[in-house]
Amino acid sequence: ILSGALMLTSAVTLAQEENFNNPIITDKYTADPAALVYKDSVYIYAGHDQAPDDRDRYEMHEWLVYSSADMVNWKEHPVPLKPTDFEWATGAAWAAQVIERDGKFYWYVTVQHEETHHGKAIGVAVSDSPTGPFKDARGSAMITNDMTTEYTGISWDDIDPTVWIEDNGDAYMYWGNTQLYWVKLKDNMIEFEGEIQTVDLPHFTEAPWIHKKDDWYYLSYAYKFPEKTAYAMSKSIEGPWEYKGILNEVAGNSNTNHQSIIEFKDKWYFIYHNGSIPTHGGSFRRSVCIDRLYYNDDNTLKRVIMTSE
Ligand code: FUB
Repeated sequence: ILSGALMLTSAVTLAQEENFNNPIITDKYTADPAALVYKDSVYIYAGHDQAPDDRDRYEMHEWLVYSSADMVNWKEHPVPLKPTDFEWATGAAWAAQVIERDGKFYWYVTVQHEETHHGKAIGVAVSDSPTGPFKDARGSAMITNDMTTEYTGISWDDIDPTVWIEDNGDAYMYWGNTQLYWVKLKDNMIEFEGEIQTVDLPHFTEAPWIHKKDDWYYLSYAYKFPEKTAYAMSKSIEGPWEYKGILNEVAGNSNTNHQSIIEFKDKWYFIYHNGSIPTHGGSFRRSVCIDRLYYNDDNTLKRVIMTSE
């Protein structure tokens, strides 16, 4: 009983260390948060869930960007990018990530491709500022359905890009639904350096995210459906990846989850979405939340304690 009480006390202490006021945005529905640490601020790029209260399907026509210097007070900036900014895309502001290289900001996005490719595709936009304006960096999709569908036979496997840059400048993109893919990028960040490769992880659904602490790489992802968050670890960005278990449970009232993990001012954060806004919140009207992330002594991750339920 005593050890149970101690565990409960320490969980409550961890959970209450900061009050993020989850969900952090309440005047709009926000999903698929991708966080970027740049200088003294954190930027969160999110898809805007715009489905009417009575419609249960994704309606996402733009991405949003918010910034904060303290992870508690968030400022919204003007809409920085829409799927229609890519001439070859027809809609669907699905999951995305922004990364900085040499003073330029590259935004890797999931969109619906034009009719001829019948499916989701990955594009990249570029800007001189983390808040935009962003413009299509290639004039064409980076990954289209006809490049990868042979592995899965589905038209929505090219979604959810996450990009990582090594200290030596080598860049990698991971993405996928059902099948996880990766490819090395050229220094220009908009073309491939090599062949597309695959990784098999238990119950991989979507939403890969790479982060690194010390000499360990962590690959977190949405697991099963409704989605939990699971993770794997490796000593190399190219794997092999060793599955380590569940990091977070299904987040309240949303069948998807989509995390980003960052270190900011010496603390680690787990940023995700749930469907917790009362009455109409849910799987198609989601909301971004933040909780702290902690490590065990052996470098594995402690389960996230959600303060958002
Ligand atoms: O928001 C649309 C899709 O739902 C994302 O691309 C997936 O990660 C899931 O969250």
